[in-house]
Amino acid sequence: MNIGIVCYPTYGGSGIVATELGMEMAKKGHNVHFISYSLPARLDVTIPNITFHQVNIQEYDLFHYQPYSLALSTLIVDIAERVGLDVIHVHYAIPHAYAAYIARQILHEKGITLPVITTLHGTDITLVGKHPVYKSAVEFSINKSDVVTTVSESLKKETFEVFNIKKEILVIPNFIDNQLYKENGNCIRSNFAEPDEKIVIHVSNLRKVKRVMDVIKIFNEIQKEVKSKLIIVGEGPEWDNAQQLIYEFGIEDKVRNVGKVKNLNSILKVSDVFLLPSQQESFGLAALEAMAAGVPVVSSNAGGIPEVNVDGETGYVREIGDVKAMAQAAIGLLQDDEKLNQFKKSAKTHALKFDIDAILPMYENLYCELSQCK
Ligand code: GMT
Repeated sequence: MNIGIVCYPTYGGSGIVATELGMEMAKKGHNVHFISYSLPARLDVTIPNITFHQVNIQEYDLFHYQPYSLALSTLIVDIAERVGLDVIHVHYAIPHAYAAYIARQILHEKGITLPVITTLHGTDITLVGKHPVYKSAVEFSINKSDVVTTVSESLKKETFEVFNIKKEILVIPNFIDNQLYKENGNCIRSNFAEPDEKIVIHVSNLRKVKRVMDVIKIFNEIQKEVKSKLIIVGEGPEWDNAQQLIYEFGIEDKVRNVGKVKNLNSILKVSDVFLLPSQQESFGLAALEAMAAGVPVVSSNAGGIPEVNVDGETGYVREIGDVKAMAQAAIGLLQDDEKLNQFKKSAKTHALKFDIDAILPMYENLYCELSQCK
């Protein structure tokens, strides 16, 4: 099949899911056309059958905002005409579902059929999409997609609550390639902590919804009881505030921000507990990645997190904002090596349920069904 994938190129979960999905489809022999405004962070363009198409924006002085959706629709039309796309799969509704709808209509006028799959990832519904400035257009484009999927039951429920959706929504959970977590990688524990210290980790784009301040507060409680270090992976707008709090607590020698890293898997593999106290989280791909690396997760109960992190088995799930309870849960784990090892094993085992080999066929079957309808 010739598959088009539209996504954000950044380190956010939706772009990662789209990229991993497309690369696996290409390895299976499909031709995959990635469409984005720059090269997606994890995309390996050396894989055969992968083509990257950059959305080019023509800067024009008259426009205060350049019309990205128009350029994206035009590019989808061009690619579909040139290579004969069987399906276009857009990740994150805004503005991708809208642009794909317009492209499909233009192609229809030319006698070409292009089925559209929209995968909703979270903030496109829970934060940005429901804002009155976007709501009607987002609702319209979801209803006009041929197939709509969400990454969790929780997001499906919220989509129906927020919008007037007139079609079925399929839940296809996010996935992970557990093979990638088999090797030890190049990261050594002693780079981050003394032999008698535990390693606590947080990975995100450090936005407000991630409650990065709670991460610091939780760790501050942990380090009072357990000799430990905190590794923060990622960059984002909350870092300045977080840093201020780190200085207020006087724990700057125990916290290290390594920014965006290429060897995340190997850093995860030397960690003991992953903190994810998010305000909103449709799935929590970062938590799944940690679990695949054998790291138990102490998280909030936001959105779809409880569908990934099983309370009392792969980690602990507490109320959003309950810093004390999350700290206590983490301390209990970190102080009991037997329990910690048991949770590490369970986390790894549970991650297998989300293995790429189990989830990928769900998307591939959808593509097949839709391309046959053409
Ligand atoms: O949450 C982020 O930082 C990025 C965001 C995105 O759209 O890229 O992630 C969303 O999609 C991920 C992949 O499906 C999910 O794992 C995240 O939970 C979801 N984020 C939120 O709902 C806040």
